[in-house]
Amino acid sequence: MLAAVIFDLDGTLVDSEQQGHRVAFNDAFEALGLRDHWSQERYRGLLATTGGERRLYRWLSSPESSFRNHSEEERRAMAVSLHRWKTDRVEAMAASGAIPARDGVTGWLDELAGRGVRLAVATTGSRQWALPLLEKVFGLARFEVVVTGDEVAHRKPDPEAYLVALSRLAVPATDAVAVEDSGPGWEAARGAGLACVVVANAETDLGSVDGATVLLDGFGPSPYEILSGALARF
Ligand code: XBP
Ligand code: MG
Repeated sequence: MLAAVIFDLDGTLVDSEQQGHRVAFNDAFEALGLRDHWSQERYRGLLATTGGERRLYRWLSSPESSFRNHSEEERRAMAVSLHRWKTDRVEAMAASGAIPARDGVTGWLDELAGRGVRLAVATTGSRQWALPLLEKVFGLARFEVVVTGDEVAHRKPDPEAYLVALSRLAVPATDAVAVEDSGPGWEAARGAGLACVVVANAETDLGSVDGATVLLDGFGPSPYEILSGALARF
């Protein structure tokens, strides 16, 4: 019995990474006087590291960063400062409506709710922008539970965010499904014992989601293609 569907946020519910987070990260570099800049292609590769502050710290420590020769302590402090600035920027983007829902996903939310299926969110993103974004794009009240990266000790691909969501829903993993867009997300869902529908986007590394219960190329409403797996079980 499908009691609940737990949606990932970035790249799944919303098209937020390239024109949202990436722009905010680049604005933060400029605001804090760094010459660093992430192209779309570079950012796609950096998404393998979940959590913006961790992504920044790994970047600042890499040979490509202008900040690479600073001490470990200075790189950690800079990652915190950049991420704080960037998070404020994304919160403002969210409130202004600059970050859109993915095509077709609202129809899924409407149909699931219409069938009495409970809705939840499990993201590695920060609560400061995630809640205003969900409110602006969908209405926060749609989601019974929202778990963000700030609330867990371990971000995806660790399953903790999904396990916390299942616990707050008081639903066993066998009665719920995860909807994701990325390899770390699919691994987190699998680790929580959840069946997982991956709805691929331009950033999805298809090799990293091999084995997802179902792999789709979109939410519709134009017919989407089932790239692998079978929807029959839902
Ligand atoms: C995507 C992430 C987040 C965002 C940036 O989360 O990994 O880190 O890229 O947001 P999900 P923060 O796909 O699980 O929603 O800077 O707030 O981490
Ligand atoms: Mg995602």
